[in-house]
Amino acid sequence: GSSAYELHRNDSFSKLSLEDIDYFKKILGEKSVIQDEDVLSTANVDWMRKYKGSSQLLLKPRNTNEVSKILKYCNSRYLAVVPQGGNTGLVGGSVPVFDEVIVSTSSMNNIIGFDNVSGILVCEAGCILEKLDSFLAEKGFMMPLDLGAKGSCQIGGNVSTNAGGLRFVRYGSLRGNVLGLEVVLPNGTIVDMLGTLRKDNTGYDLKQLFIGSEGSLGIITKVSILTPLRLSSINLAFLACNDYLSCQKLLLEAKTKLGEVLSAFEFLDCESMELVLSYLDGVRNPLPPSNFYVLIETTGSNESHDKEKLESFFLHSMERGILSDGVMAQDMNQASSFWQIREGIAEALMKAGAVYKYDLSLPIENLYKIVEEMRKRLGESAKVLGYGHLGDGNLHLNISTPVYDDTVFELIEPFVYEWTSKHRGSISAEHGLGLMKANEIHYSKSSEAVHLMASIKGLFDPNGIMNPYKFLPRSLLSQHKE
Ligand code: FAD
Ligand code: 2HG
Ligand code: ZN
Repeated sequence: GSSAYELHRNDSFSKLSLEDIDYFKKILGEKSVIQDEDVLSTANVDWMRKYKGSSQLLLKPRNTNEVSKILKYCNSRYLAVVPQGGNTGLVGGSVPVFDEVIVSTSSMNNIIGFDNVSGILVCEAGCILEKLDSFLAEKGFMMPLDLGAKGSCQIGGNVSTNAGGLRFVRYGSLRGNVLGLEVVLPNGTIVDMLGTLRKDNTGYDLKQLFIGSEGSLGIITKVSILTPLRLSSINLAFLACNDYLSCQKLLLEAKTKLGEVLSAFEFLDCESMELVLSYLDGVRNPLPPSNFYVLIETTGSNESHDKEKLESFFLHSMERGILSDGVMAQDMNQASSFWQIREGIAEALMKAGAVYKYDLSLPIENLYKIVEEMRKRLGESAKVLGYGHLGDGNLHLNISTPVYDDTVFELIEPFVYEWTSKHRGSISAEHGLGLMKANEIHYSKSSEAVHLMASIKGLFDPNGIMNPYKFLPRSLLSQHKE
């Protein structure tokens, strides 16, 4: 690890006993109670291999009632719990810190229903995002979110992190698209909020508390989600800009000229491109080397109209000197090879060695300045990459070194958080707080707001068993057993 924090196990949590294991076997059956070392070593470590726990137990409930029995028991026994979906989270939230019991939703992967007039899908939390999208494709619909981890992340994990991703600019937040949830509280209570209505102003919208709550309040077991029609005409352009100012101008131009068909606006800098080219096999840059690259996707229903729009946008931007170069994908294969460059950056960073990952929301005019300042601070000691969801004002600042290095780390933090706070940005745009940023929330939220959050946490989870040490400052998390 790279971390500057010293963390101790909260000894008010019980240690797992043989009686506990017997109880779980009795309620779940032998097969869903996993103590196998290989399985556990995978479940104990996150996608980046940066955060590692030492849990001795993985439970795989098959339905809501089983989740309810598990949590009720863990709560009464003061056993700490980590909910785990696809384990693709990037802030250390999905793995145990010490010996917490891992509750995986992987065996809860049924589609419950789909209404092909309204486009409303109801499914279990463990459904894999890509599988849901394939299911919907057959019905002429699609998931309103898309991310590089789609092949393994689960809808329950997506909702729990309020994941953004590549189509956010078009379809918006899960806060708008999720219409209902079923959740299990730490005391075992099953809360049915699984509405399938677009409009419902009856009382507090409690499901919103669970969206983005990162497993801190309970376990999401079912999701109801509004899905858009899958439109037939998709076009993708891979473009080059000389400087960041041109990228900003291009965004305004894209909103103006492409308006209703714009479905993605992503960018990467030349350092990101170089890293992908050196670490991923079979990837090539379709353009001559440039300082910035922008991917623009349009999705609509009229092929010739959409193509014409994108082409005239392209020509106009070239004439104005905003664009220095560009290509349009000629077929699906070429389109996926362009996406592979953008979606492959996180994987290339993994192969390059150690990575310090920051996921910032910033006012668009300042968004790239932090990358430049970081380069000045770190000099030759690290590679600094800037890329992300420019259309949403979301920068992925990644710092890559051959191995973890405390001197580099101390040059990055707290500077990056202070800078973001000073520029009125968010220190977590879409990945969440997890273990990594639990103690940093104050950079983006007022003390009053954080205390209110801690009260909510205490109300839902008075024993503090849900995903301990994470999400909220550790000084505010309650001390469990009296
Ligand atoms: P996990 O990683 O298993 O869990 C994430 C958090 O949610 C943990 O705190 C966990 O305890 C909690 N949790 C999981 N399931 C439940 C549940 N049912 N009930 C309660 N709590 C639960 N994120 C983006 O926002 N945009 C991106 O573009 C994006 N791209 C990515 C690309 C790659 C290659 C990778 C590896 C990750 C990416 N991510 C992105 C990170 C993102 O958070 C996850 O991919 C995804 O949303 C997490 O889903 P998961 O099922 O893997 O959840
Ligand atoms: C993406 O948009 C993901 O590719 C990962 O959110 C970002 O690796 C990152 O920093
Ligand atoms: Zn992202």
